[in-house]
Amino acid sequence: MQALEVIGVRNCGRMAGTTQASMSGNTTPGYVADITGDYAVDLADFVMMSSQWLDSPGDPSTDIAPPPDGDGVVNIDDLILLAENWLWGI
Ligand SMILES: [Ca+2]
Repeated sequence: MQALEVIGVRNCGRMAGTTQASMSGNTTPGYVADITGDYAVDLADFVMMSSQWLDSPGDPSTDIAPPPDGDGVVNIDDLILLAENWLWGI
């Protein structure tokens, strides 16, 4: 816990001790990272993003950042948003 506080990640408030606690800075709804549309953000979404990495978005698009419509390229910003919502819906 102290190590996380040193790097700026807090796990406090009403969500303390839950997996959502560390997501307090993310205000984007988790479903935007559900690329495959199966109501879960998981390895399938990551694999889809990997197939479009550093390229223009495919179908379905993994260009999810910046919200709401992306910026025309699948890059680290999209991966960060995916990671912030990792395991959403599971
Ligand atoms: Ca993007």
